[in-house]
Amino acid sequence: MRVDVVTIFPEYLSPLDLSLVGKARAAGLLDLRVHDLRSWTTDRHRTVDDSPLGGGAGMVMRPDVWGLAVDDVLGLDAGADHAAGPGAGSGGVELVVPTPSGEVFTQRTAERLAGANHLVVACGRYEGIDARVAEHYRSRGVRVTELSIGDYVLNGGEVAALVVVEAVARLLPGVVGNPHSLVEESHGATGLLEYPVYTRPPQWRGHEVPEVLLSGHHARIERWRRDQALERTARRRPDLVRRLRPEELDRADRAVLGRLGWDVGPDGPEPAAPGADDTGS
Ligand code: JB8
Repeated sequence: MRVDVVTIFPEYLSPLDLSLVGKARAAGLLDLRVHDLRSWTTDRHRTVDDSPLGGGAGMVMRPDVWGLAVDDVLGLDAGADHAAGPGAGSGGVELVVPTPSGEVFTQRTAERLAGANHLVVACGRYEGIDARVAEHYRSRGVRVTELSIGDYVLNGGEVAALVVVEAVARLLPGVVGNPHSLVEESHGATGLLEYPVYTRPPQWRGHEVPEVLLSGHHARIERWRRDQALERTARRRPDLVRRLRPEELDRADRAVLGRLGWDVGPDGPEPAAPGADDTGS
């Protein structure tokens, strides 16, 4: 996969030289290039921003500079009127624009982006990028995704770009050594958070490892882990419990959820009516 990140702070992306993503680049699985937006400026002061039309605080990134940059990394001729080709997921090109006003980035988004041949990540600063940039590339057949990595505000798109590139890169074939570790983890196909994990020693500072994990009884371990995943998810992420599919919940799952105040109806889990549980007074 080819990834181009465009930013006014290329050094902000230096963690992508390290660890798993760095190894994927070295192994030729990921062709990742980071570019300085100012290299597409044409004025003496290398200006990338201007004041907001209609007034207001802060500055807005200029569409002309972004247009030259994105045309260049996409290999488009300036002003050409042909379409740019199919969207990502069909092995196409995808323009990702981090912004707090975007759709929420999830593991599903990462899975879709991992099917693209070419990602371009446009990192804004200030009050963001002139809205016509996204509009223009959409009108040219580029799949444009404005993404938020969560409900908080950063100073620019660079940290979000790190998040997106790492989440996507680890899904590329060959990047994660043991592909089984992609299966059981949180936000995978089970729709549950990951169960707690332990290693040696079996006693540490007076804290014991749950006995079942030392029993060697594979079926009991599997059931315990499933119970723990359900319990964690119910306590920490009730929004995820509501999205569980009833046909994927067995009797034991329903019993665990029942203890935690959830009924499983034909449309899936819903909070039990007050007093309907057996854990009350
Ligand atoms: C200017 O919070 B964020 C985010 C904040 C930003 C820009 C991009 C992303 C651009 N501020 O994810």
